[in-house]
Amino acid sequence: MDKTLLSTYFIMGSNNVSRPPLEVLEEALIGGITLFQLREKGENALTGDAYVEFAKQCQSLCQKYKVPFIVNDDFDLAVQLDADGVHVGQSDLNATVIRPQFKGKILGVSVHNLEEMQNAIQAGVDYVGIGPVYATSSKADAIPPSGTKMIKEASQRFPAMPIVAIGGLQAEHTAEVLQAGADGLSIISAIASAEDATAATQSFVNAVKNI
Ligand code: 3NM
Repeated sequence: MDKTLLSTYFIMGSNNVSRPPLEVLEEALIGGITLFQLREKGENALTGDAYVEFAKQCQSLCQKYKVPFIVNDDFDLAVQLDADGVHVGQSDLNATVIRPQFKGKILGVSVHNLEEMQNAIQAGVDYVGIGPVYATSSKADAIPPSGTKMIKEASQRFPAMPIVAIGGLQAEHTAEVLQAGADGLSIISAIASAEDATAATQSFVNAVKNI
Protein backbone atom coordinates (compact mmCIF):
# COMPACT_ATOMS: atom_id res chain seq x y z
CA MET A 1 0.00 0.00 0.00
CA ASP A 2 0.95 3.64 -0.26
CA LYS A 3 2.59 4.26 3.15
CA THR A 4 1.68 7.93 3.11
CA LEU A 5 -1.96 6.94 3.63
CA LEU A 6 -1.00 6.04 7.21
CA SER A 7 0.38 9.46 8.06
CA THR A 8 -2.71 10.91 9.81
CA TYR A 9 -5.03 7.98 10.43
CA PHE A 10 -8.17 8.95 12.34
CA ILE A 11 -10.14 6.28 14.20
CA MET A 12 -13.58 6.95 15.65
CA GLY A 13 -16.77 5.37 16.89
CA SER A 14 -20.00 7.14 17.75
CA ASN A 15 -19.13 6.75 21.46
CA ASN A 16 -15.77 8.54 21.20
CA VAL A 17 -17.37 11.93 20.73
CA SER A 18 -19.60 14.25 22.70
CA ARG A 19 -20.82 16.02 19.54
CA PRO A 20 -22.60 14.60 16.49
CA PRO A 21 -20.04 12.07 15.16
CA LEU A 22 -20.54 12.90 11.50
CA GLU A 23 -19.80 16.54 12.26
CA VAL A 24 -16.53 15.53 13.93
CA LEU A 25 -15.64 13.21 11.05
CA GLU A 26 -16.29 15.90 8.46
CA GLU A 27 -14.13 18.37 10.39
CA ALA A 28 -11.33 15.80 10.50
CA LEU A 29 -11.69 15.17 6.75
CA ILE A 30 -11.50 18.91 6.09
CA GLY A 31 -8.40 19.05 8.29
CA GLY A 32 -6.68 16.50 6.07
CA ILE A 33 -6.84 13.03 7.62
CA THR A 34 -5.33 10.48 5.25
CA LEU A 35 -7.28 7.40 6.34
CA PHE A 36 -10.40 6.80 8.45
CA GLN A 37 -11.32 3.76 10.51
CA LEU A 38 -14.79 3.22 11.92
CA ARG A 39 -14.32 1.51 15.30
CA GLU A 40 -17.77 1.02 16.79
CA LYS A 41 -16.89 -0.75 20.03
CA GLY A 42 -17.46 -0.61 23.78
CA GLU A 43 -20.10 1.02 25.93
CA ASN A 44 -23.05 2.57 24.06
CA ALA A 45 -21.73 1.39 20.69
CA LEU A 46 -24.37 1.25 17.99
CA THR A 47 -25.63 -2.15 16.90
CA GLY A 48 -27.87 -3.61 14.22
CA ASP A 49 -29.41 -1.33 11.62
CA ALA A 50 -28.30 1.86 13.39
CA TYR A 51 -24.70 0.65 13.21
CA VAL A 52 -24.91 -0.23 9.52
CA GLU A 53 -26.61 3.07 8.72
CA PHE A 54 -23.96 5.02 10.64
CA ALA A 55 -21.20 3.09 8.85
CA LYS A 56 -22.74 3.98 5.47
CA GLN A 57 -22.90 7.65 6.43
CA CYS A 58 -19.24 7.62 7.50
CA GLN A 59 -18.32 5.88 4.26
CA SER A 60 -20.09 8.43 2.07
CA LEU A 61 -18.42 11.31 3.89
CA CYS A 62 -15.04 9.65 3.35
CA GLN A 63 -15.88 9.20 -0.34
CA LYS A 64 -16.75 12.88 -0.62
CA TYR A 65 -13.24 13.76 0.60
CA LYS A 66 -11.56 10.84 -1.23
CA VAL A 67 -10.21 9.32 1.98
CA PRO A 68 -10.20 5.51 2.24
CA PHE A 69 -12.77 4.06 4.63
CA ILE A 70 -11.62 1.20 6.87
CA VAL A 71 -13.85 -0.94 9.11
CA ASN A 72 -12.54 -2.18 12.45
CA ASP A 73 -12.97 -5.86 13.24
CA ASP A 74 -16.18 -6.48 11.26
CA PHE A 75 -15.07 -8.19 8.06
CA ASP A 76 -18.66 -9.00 7.06
CA LEU A 77 -19.59 -5.32 7.17
CA ALA A 78 -16.45 -4.38 5.23
CA VAL A 79 -17.53 -6.79 2.47
CA GLN A 80 -21.18 -5.73 2.61
CA LEU A 81 -20.28 -2.04 2.20
CA ASP A 82 -17.40 -2.66 -0.20
CA ALA A 83 -15.19 -0.72 2.22
CA ASP A 84 -11.63 0.15 1.24
CA GLY A 85 -10.21 -1.93 4.04
CA VAL A 86 -10.53 -3.76 7.32
CA HIS A 87 -8.45 -3.61 10.49
CA VAL A 88 -8.35 -6.57 12.86
CA GLY A 89 -6.87 -7.24 16.29
CA GLN A 90 -5.26 -10.44 17.51
CA SER A 91 -8.54 -11.81 18.87
CA ASP A 92 -10.59 -10.95 15.75
CA LEU A 93 -10.97 -12.98 12.56
CA ASN A 94 -7.47 -13.97 11.45
CA ALA A 95 -5.74 -12.08 8.65
CA THR A 96 -4.85 -15.38 6.93
CA VAL A 97 -8.59 -16.06 6.56
CA ILE A 98 -9.41 -12.54 5.39
CA ARG A 99 -6.57 -11.98 2.90
CA PRO A 100 -7.66 -14.39 0.13
CA GLN A 101 -11.23 -13.04 0.28
CA PHE A 102 -10.16 -9.39 0.34
CA LYS A 103 -7.76 -8.91 -2.56
CA GLY A 104 -6.90 -5.40 -3.65
CA LYS A 105 -8.21 -3.95 -0.37
CA ILE A 106 -6.35 -2.62 2.65
CA LEU A 107 -5.82 -5.14 5.46
CA GLY A 108 -4.29 -3.96 8.74
CA VAL A 109 -3.55 -5.86 11.93
CA SER A 110 -2.66 -4.75 15.46
CA VAL A 111 0.53 -6.42 16.70
CA HIS A 112 2.30 -6.22 20.05
CA ASN A 113 5.47 -8.22 19.49
CA LEU A 114 7.75 -9.37 16.68
CA GLU A 115 6.19 -12.83 16.49
CA GLU A 116 2.72 -11.38 15.88
CA MET A 117 4.27 -9.06 13.32
CA GLN A 118 5.98 -11.94 11.51
CA ASN A 119 2.66 -13.80 11.37
CA ALA A 120 0.89 -10.72 10.04
CA ILE A 121 3.48 -10.32 7.31
CA GLN A 122 3.14 -13.98 6.35
CA ALA A 123 -0.62 -13.50 6.15
CA GLY A 124 -0.04 -10.73 3.60
CA VAL A 125 -1.29 -7.72 5.53
CA ASP A 126 -0.73 -4.20 4.15
CA TYR A 127 0.24 -2.53 7.41
CA VAL A 128 0.54 -3.19 11.12
CA GLY A 129 -0.60 -1.03 14.03
CA ILE A 130 1.74 -0.93 17.02
CA GLY A 131 0.72 0.33 20.44
CA PRO A 132 -0.08 1.60 22.84
CA VAL A 133 2.85 3.99 22.64
CA TYR A 134 1.45 6.06 25.51
CA ALA A 135 -1.34 5.51 28.02
CA THR A 136 -4.77 5.57 26.43
CA SER A 137 -8.26 5.84 27.84
CA SER A 138 -9.87 4.95 24.50
CA LYS A 139 -9.27 1.19 24.71
CA ALA A 140 -10.36 -0.58 27.89
CA ASP A 141 -8.23 -3.69 27.34
CA ALA A 142 -5.07 -1.97 26.08
CA ILE A 143 -1.80 -3.54 27.24
CA PRO A 144 0.65 -1.31 29.20
CA PRO A 145 2.30 1.39 27.03
CA SER A 146 5.78 0.66 25.78
CA GLY A 147 6.83 4.00 24.27
CA THR A 148 8.55 3.68 20.89
CA LYS A 149 10.56 0.56 21.79
CA MET A 150 8.47 -1.91 19.76
CA ILE A 151 8.24 0.48 16.79
CA LYS A 152 12.04 0.75 16.69
CA GLU A 153 12.51 -3.02 16.89
CA ALA A 154 9.77 -3.71 14.36
CA SER A 155 10.98 -1.20 11.77
CA GLN A 156 14.56 -2.48 12.04
CA ARG A 157 13.58 -6.11 11.71
CA PHE A 158 10.93 -5.61 9.01
CA PRO A 159 11.88 -2.39 7.20
CA ALA A 160 9.50 -2.94 4.29
CA MET A 161 6.34 -3.31 6.37
CA PRO A 162 4.31 -0.12 6.82
CA ILE A 163 3.78 0.71 10.51
CA VAL A 164 1.27 2.99 12.15
CA ALA A 165 1.71 3.97 15.80
CA ILE A 166 -1.26 4.14 18.18
CA GLY A 167 -2.13 4.99 21.75
CA GLY A 168 -2.24 8.32 23.54
CA LEU A 169 -0.77 10.20 20.59
CA GLN A 170 -0.77 13.99 20.47
CA ALA A 171 0.64 16.12 17.64
CA GLU A 172 3.79 16.85 19.66
CA HIS A 173 4.65 13.12 19.59
CA THR A 174 4.88 13.09 15.80
CA ALA A 175 8.65 13.53 15.42
CA GLU A 176 9.48 10.95 18.07
CA VAL A 177 7.17 8.32 16.62
CA LEU A 178 8.18 8.85 12.98
CA GLN A 179 11.87 8.92 13.86
CA ALA A 180 11.41 5.61 15.67
CA GLY A 181 10.35 4.13 12.31
CA ALA A 182 6.58 4.52 12.10
CA ASP A 183 5.01 5.73 8.84
CA GLY A 184 2.19 7.49 10.60
CA LEU A 185 0.06 8.10 13.65
CA SER A 186 -3.39 6.74 14.40
CA ILE A 187 -5.44 8.85 16.68
CA ILE A 188 -8.76 8.67 18.47
CA SER A 189 -9.15 11.15 21.32
CA ALA A 190 -6.78 13.94 20.28
CA ILE A 191 -9.06 14.52 17.28
CA ALA A 192 -12.40 13.04 18.42
CA SER A 193 -12.46 15.02 21.68
CA ALA A 194 -11.16 18.27 20.25
CA GLU A 195 -13.47 21.27 20.22
CA ASP A 196 -12.31 21.91 16.68
CA ALA A 197 -11.42 18.64 14.99
CA THR A 198 -10.19 20.45 11.85
CA ALA A 199 -7.61 22.40 13.84
CA ALA A 200 -6.61 19.30 15.82
CA THR A 201 -6.15 17.35 12.59
CA GLN A 202 -4.15 20.16 11.01
CA SER A 203 -1.74 20.13 13.95
CA PHE A 204 -0.97 16.46 13.15
CA VAL A 205 -0.81 17.08 9.39
CA ASN A 206 1.56 20.01 9.85
CA ALA A 207 3.73 18.11 12.32
CA VAL A 208 4.16 15.30 9.76
CA LYS A 209 4.96 17.84 7.00
CA ASN A 210 7.61 19.49 9.15
CA ILE A 211 9.63 16.31 9.79
N1 3NM B 1 -5.65 0.35 19.92
P1 3NM B 1 -6.24 7.32 21.69
S1 3NM B 1 -4.57 1.83 21.65
C1 3NM B 1 -7.77 1.49 19.36
O1 3NM B 1 -2.57 -0.43 21.52
C2 3NM B 1 -6.51 1.39 20.10
O2 3NM B 1 -3.55 -1.52 19.92
C3 3NM B 1 -4.57 0.43 20.70
O3 3NM B 1 -6.88 5.93 21.20
C4 3NM B 1 -3.49 -0.58 20.72
O4 3NM B 1 -5.65 7.97 20.50
C5 3NM B 1 -6.05 2.32 21.03
O5 3NM B 1 -7.42 8.08 22.22
C6 3NM B 1 -6.75 3.57 21.43
O6 3NM B 1 -5.26 6.98 22.76
C7 3NM B 1 -6.13 4.82 20.84
